[in-house]
Order: sequence, then C-alpha cells, then structure tokens
Amino acid sequence: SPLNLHSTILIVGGGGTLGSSTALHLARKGYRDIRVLDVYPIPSAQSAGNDTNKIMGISLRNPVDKQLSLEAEDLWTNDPTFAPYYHQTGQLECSGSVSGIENLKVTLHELQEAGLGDTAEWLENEDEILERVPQLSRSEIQGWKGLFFRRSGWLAAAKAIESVGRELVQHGVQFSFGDSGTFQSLILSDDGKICLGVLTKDGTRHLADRIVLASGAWSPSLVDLEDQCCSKCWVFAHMRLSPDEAKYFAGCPVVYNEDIGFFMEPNEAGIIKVCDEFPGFTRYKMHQPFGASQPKKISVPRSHARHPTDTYPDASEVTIKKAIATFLPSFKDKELFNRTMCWCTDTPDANLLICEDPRWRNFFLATGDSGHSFKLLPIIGKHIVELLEGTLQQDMLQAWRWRPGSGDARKSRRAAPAKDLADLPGWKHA
Ligand code: FSA
Repeated sequence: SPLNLHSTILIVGGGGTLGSSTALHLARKGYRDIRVLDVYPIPSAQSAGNDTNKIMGISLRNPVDKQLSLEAEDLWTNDPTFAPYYHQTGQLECSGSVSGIENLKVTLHELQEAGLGDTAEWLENEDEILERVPQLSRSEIQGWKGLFFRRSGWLAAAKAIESVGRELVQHGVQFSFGDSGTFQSLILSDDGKICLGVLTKDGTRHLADRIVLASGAWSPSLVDLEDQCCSKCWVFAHMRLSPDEAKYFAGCPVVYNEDIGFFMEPNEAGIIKVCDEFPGFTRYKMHQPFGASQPKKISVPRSHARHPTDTYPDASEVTIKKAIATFLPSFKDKELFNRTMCWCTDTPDANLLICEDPRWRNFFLATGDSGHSFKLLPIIGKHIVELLEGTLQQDMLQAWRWRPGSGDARKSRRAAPAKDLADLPGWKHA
C-alpha cells in the first residue's frame, strides 16, 4: 500500500547513525508510527557512532558527497538538536611523505574547482604548520606540508546521537531494545516477494509497511548483501591529560595524517582519543545471514559492548604509540586505556548502500558507511525518507544503488586489503 503518515515503519539498528537519523526525519515530517529496533538503547553501544568524537569536514569526493556534507554542515551549525555537538576547531591535514603531500595538493585543487578554495589554507613548511597548531612538536614534523580547513572540526558523536534520541522520544517514536530489538530474520509474504516485518530474538513479530535495515557493520551478517559490504574495524585508545595539559590542548585543531593517524582536542574530562590510520581489520568466518541458502565467508563484527574485555591487536599498540610519539611526543609515556575496535562497513566504491532491496518489496537498506558517514548524522535520514517516498534525487539513487559484482569491498578504495583479526594476536582477553 502507498506510504502515508500512518504507515508503520520499522528501523532495524535505529540506535546508530543512519537509523536514528532516519527515525528523526520521519518524525519531523509527521510520520506517526515509527519503531526503532536495536540491541542496545540509543546511542547503541555497538554503533560506530557511539564514540567520544568523530571528524567533521567537507567531503568533495563526488557531487553527492559534497552536497551532503554541506547540508550536514548547515544543520551541525544551526539545528539545536545538533549544534551543541559540533566543535569547529578547524582541521590540519598534513603529511611528510611524497604521496601524502601529493594527495594534499590534489585535495586543494579539488577544493578550488568546487569553489571552496577559500575554506582551506596551504601550509608550506613546519613554521606555517606550527602557526596553526602550536601544540605540535617541530622535531616530529620536519619536511611536512599541510592544509588547514577552517570549516572543519570534531563532533561529540555519542552525545549527538543521544540528542537525536531525546527528540525521538518527544515525537513519540517507539523503541524495542534488548532481545525484542535483536534481529532474527525477515518475515516474508507467502510468495517470498514482499517483506512484511522482522522477527526478533524474543519471538516478537514486528509487522510493518516499510522496513529499513540500518545496522551498520552488522548489516551483512544479518541479511545477505551479496558481498556489497565488507565490515572492518578501526582502533583507538584514550589517554588522560592533567588539567594543565588539557588547557594547553584546548581548541587544538583536528590533526590528520594519512600515513600516521589522527587526534582531536581533549574532551571535557581531559581525555584525548588517538587513532592510527590503516586499511581496517576484518573478521571472516562461515556465517549464514538471512537470504543466503548456506553459510558463506562473511566478515562478522565482534561487539565491544558484548565483549568489553576485548582490546585491539598488538600491532595496533605499535602504530597508536607511533601516532602519539609523532603528534604528542610529550605524552608518549602516558598510560593508555579504553583500547577499542570500532566497526564500520566498506562498499567497493566507498559510496553508501541506500536502496530498496530488489529481492523483497518494502525492504530498504541504509548501510555501507565506508568509514566516512558519521558527519552526515543530521541529514542522511532526510534522503532515506526521500527514498521511501520515491523522491530521492537521481544522482543519489545512482550512487547508492544495489550493485553486487561491482567491485571488491574487501579492498574498497583503501591502500591495501584489510588484514584479518584471526592473524593478529593480542585483542582477545576473555
Ligand atoms: O573525515 C573522515 O571521513 C574521517 S574517517 C576516520 C576513520 O577512522 C578513517 O581514518 C579510517 O580509515 C576508517 O575509514 C574509519 O574512519
């Protein structure tokens, strides 16, 4: 039946980034029968968005990304649900390698082509970099060049999703968490052609007019996505600064180096999150998602929420320590804690996978974040609602279409294929 404001809409994984944004835009448009399913309450503890911070910036990879990130910037700046969580510190993208510096030049050129050249400033040497980020250490950045983005910064990610959750409650959105929010299978019509709802772990049959799978890195292990998504984890560790140290780093721009990693200013508790940069880790095993006729090799995330004693591979300790020694040398002996693996899901071309599933009418996918989608929290749901309503613009339909066989999600657009956690000791402690 055609969609109307009284249609029942189910969002599977609605406690994360794409799902909560979808529920928000449905509710703001006046939809009255929305139900969010998630294993954990908003902000879902196994969402990649359930994080201290994520990077905000304008992405220019293609016209769709550019439009989305500019729309998102508007809401991160002006919408009261989001604005408190955007810290516009600016961002230094920097490198000391030949390839990295080349990429910075390409980025600057693309910005100029897009008419956004005035949002970035080229930094030719250590002096110019240190003028922008005096907290860096001259001896560690010899030969580096950089780009400084003014319209950039960081997002208090978990808090922003929590804020969306509060607005959802005000709109009367309904929630099922725990076993009654945990996906078991789709419910199909007798002829197998229409999706009628979702069966959850507690045996509840959630029937709905439209079903949206927004389960992030869990999506390909719940429903067979025919290798269009490969879930991978990235890692981080936290360290605690003294009040004086935190004061010195307050307002520090995001510092990102594609060969090393990134960090952001400390949060209100004086905690800095440090990440390395690498092509992600998979966790392949034999697994049978809904819709697959037999078990197949799928990279299945391992929930940090369910396995709180997990940390990350020994190899990550080395690269995170290297990032600290480079960016924050005075903190290189600080104790690290909250070592964590954070799961995203890559598509071959790093575009989202947001489309109606051609196998089952009324079943929609909203996944394929490819590690770059948190910044879209305020806006992505608007376009997912347009998809449901049949009004999504052509270039988005095309970029986000169902596209099995179009490329290798394991490699995606990254520098190398992901290594597998099975080959990496050190992360499992129970
Ligand atoms: O602005 C951005 O898109 C930052 S992506 C941050 C990151 O940790 C990547 O560095 C990593 O490679 C992966 O894509 C997860 O996200």
